Amino acid sequence: MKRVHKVILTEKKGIVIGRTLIIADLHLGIEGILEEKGMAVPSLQIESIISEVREMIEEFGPEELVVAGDLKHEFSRNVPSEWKDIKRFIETVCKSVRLRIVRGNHDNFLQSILSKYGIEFSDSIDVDGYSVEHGHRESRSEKIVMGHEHPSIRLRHEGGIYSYRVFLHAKNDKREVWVLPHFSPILPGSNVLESGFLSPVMKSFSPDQIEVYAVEDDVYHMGNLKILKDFL
Ligand SMILES: [Mn+2]
Repeated sequence: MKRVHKVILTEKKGIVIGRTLIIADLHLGIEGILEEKGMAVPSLQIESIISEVREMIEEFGPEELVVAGDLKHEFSRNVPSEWKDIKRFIETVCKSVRLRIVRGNHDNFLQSILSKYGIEFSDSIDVDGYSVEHGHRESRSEKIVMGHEHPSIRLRHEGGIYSYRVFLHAKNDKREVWVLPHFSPILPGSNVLESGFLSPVMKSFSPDQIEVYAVEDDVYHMGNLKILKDFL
């Protein structure tokens, strides 16, 4: 883990601020979508997601878990089997902490199930002065924690190509933004060294204003995006 002022970055892809653990982009149920497209993907995500969340809850003792959007992957129909993972996630997490969910761009149809469990579901959730949002829309907040980008970096080293998920910390005179890596173990990331950002929130930052923290067995500060782009 790495601490930057009051923000703790964990190697399990979560951020801890005060008594709150924040994760983003779980994309539960994506296996079903891949299967519809003709790929046979066993249900892989849910158990690994639950065990990583459990380990972070044990290590940091948070009172609540906030999901910064895209709890589930998009699916258009309300088919019971597709909600299985969501129910399992909610019921497991709620045994030990309070759960609150930020609405992401993939979270259609989630309202009804969350209200049955009495779980807060909104466009932004305040955590210790930070506004936790998904990031697919512009924001009015000065301090933001968000997901949506699925940020990663791809590095070449001695003939091999290595891909790491990253946290981003963007800061200028107007705003401070933390971007979480995607929590889904099977979705590929978006290489921030080559592609631009999806979020309007990130458009106001130049590469030298964005610090990169790579996730491996620990969290490593890699320098800013300009240095990394120039060097690689
Ligand atoms: Mn996402």
